[in-house]
Amino acid sequence: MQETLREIGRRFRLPGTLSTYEVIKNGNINRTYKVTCTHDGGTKSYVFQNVNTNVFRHPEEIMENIDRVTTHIRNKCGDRPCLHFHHTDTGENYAYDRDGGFWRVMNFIDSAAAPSCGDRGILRGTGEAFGEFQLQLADFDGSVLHETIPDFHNTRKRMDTLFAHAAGYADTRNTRIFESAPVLSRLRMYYKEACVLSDRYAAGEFPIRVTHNDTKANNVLFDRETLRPLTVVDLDTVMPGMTMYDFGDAVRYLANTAAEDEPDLSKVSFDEERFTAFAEGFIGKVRDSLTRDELDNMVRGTFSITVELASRFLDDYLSGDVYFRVDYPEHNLVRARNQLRLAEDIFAKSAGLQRIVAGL
Ligand code: GN1
Ligand code: MG
Repeated sequence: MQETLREIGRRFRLPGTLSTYEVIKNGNINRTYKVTCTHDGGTKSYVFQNVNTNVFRHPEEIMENIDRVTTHIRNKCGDRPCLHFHHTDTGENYAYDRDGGFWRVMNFIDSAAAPSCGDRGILRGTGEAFGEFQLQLADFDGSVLHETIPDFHNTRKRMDTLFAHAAGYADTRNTRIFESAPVLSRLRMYYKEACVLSDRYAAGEFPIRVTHNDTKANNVLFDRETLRPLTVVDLDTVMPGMTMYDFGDAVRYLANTAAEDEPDLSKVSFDEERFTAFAEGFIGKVRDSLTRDELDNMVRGTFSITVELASRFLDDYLSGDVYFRVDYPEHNLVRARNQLRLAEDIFAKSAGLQRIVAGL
């Protein structure tokens, strides 16, 4: 690995010599490294990322999107740090290694390690950060962006794909289909409800926003000292989308009392306090720019995207783990069960959650 990182460092004309590197374990798709170089007696760190081209089929298009988006928000960051991507000697913000691997290099922003999700201030700050991001892009023309993963949050397509795969495997010897059956039948029950928003979006009933589309809490960096949000990262999936899904994706992750891949389902539940803290931050920022219809559908968005995630994990399980990185064979099934349990809890609590949003 060291040799590849060196090669990439040279391509991006980074000054000095690579002294250390470590893996940053954040994300299920790309591989990320913190690389430190020594130069003139000092050290400087960078983030190197090896993009998963199995997931992102047109990585150059992603880098074009990122270039446009970061350029647009650069002068809106105030004194907070901004993401900055380095360029090669031929002027691209990406490079291929010898084996065809796709790389990008960005500035390393010193930040607190993903703070624990229980802290109210952090949760509110996370909401503010994603809300602010959306505001920064409110005057950005989303039609110039490439759709990096077509139908990324088209819940109906996601679920139809799952059901089609499941049907395709039904009379094969794919043993995973048997283990999946209980999850699959619950998901079928939720199908209609979960698809309402993405159908309405497809029918043009909601404003098209430029959204982040992967609003997990660990995609916000925090200042080590003040614990205030610094910046939003992971811009791979910035695309036109629904604000309710950005909101929902964030809370399905941070209001889960267990990790997304916790196998013990008795630990999985949806925490209303955490939900409230995030909602205060997010809705506080974007309230005036949203329609009533959008605000009324935040909770439904939360439910829908959680069902969508359960469907995506299960689909990947059935397909042989080709998309999400897994640590053990059942990993995707565990994730699917976890997200299904969470969706059920959100559903059960939705009247109360709805009141919380209305109160804001
Ligand atoms: C993937 O790799 P990461 O953590 O940034 C996925 C998201 C899922 C998430 C679930 C491009 O994001 O959609 O919500 O895993 N990203 C992509 O943990 O599919
Ligand atoms: Mg991501």
